[in-house]
Amino acid sequence: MIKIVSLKKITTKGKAIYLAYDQGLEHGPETDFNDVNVNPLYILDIAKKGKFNGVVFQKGIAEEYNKEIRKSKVPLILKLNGRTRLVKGDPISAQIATVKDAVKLGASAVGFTIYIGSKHEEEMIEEFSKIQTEAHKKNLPVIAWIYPRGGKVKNDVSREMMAYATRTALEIGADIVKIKYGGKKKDLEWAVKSAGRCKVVIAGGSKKSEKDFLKQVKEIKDSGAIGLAIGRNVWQSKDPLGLSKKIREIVGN
Ligand code: FBP
Repeated sequence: MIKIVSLKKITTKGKAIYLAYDQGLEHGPETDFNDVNVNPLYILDIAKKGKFNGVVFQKGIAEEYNKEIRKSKVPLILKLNGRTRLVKGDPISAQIATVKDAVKLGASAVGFTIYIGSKHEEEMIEEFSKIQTEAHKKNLPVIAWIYPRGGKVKNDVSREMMAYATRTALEIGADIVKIKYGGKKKDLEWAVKSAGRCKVVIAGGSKKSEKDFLKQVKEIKDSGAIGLAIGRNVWQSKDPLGLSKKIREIVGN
């Protein structure tokens, strides 16, 4: 009998919003952070008070701030791979942490990026496969960040690419897939359908006006996705808790 991993710890009524904070590695502090949100404890506080279903950290932050993370009771989603934006060409996300690290750090789920379309896709899919098997043995859900990039990918948020990303996640055994949304609700509906029983969450992207962002959240909810895994739009906001509340009201978690 195949064991189905429970998403209970990282969802509310089947819905979810996760606070992503791996941008320090992916983008660097200069582009995304200010004097306040550069501090991981500020993010943890938003995740707790904003009632997020999880906070996404890389291994280093999860280790250094482990005491506070555990005390906060916010579910930790440990990102297992990452990269900087400094290398050009087809991207690869290097494995940084293991499922064992996730268990040791008290994580409730693990996250892993795959750039489908990159010439390094094979390596990332192979690593993912090992991680997925190991994580499921430990009853840890696996969230796949699937971003079409490199190779022949022209538009990473086209109908074809969004659905290819979600379907890839289903085929390789992710429990939740995180994709980018191109802004066409019909295309997202198709991507959600293509994901089958794999749940879909959407990345936020760079900071937008609150009005535009909430309009997008509504479309995401109506498309059948279970929620969002967002960073900059929340922790770059002047009122992150007010915005989180509005997002929760739309998502229904
Ligand atoms: P945002 O909501 O801030 O866009 O974060 C979502 C996310 O997936 C992060 O987890 C990650 O650091 C970043 O986007 C990567 O985006 P990109 O590869 O496009 O720079």
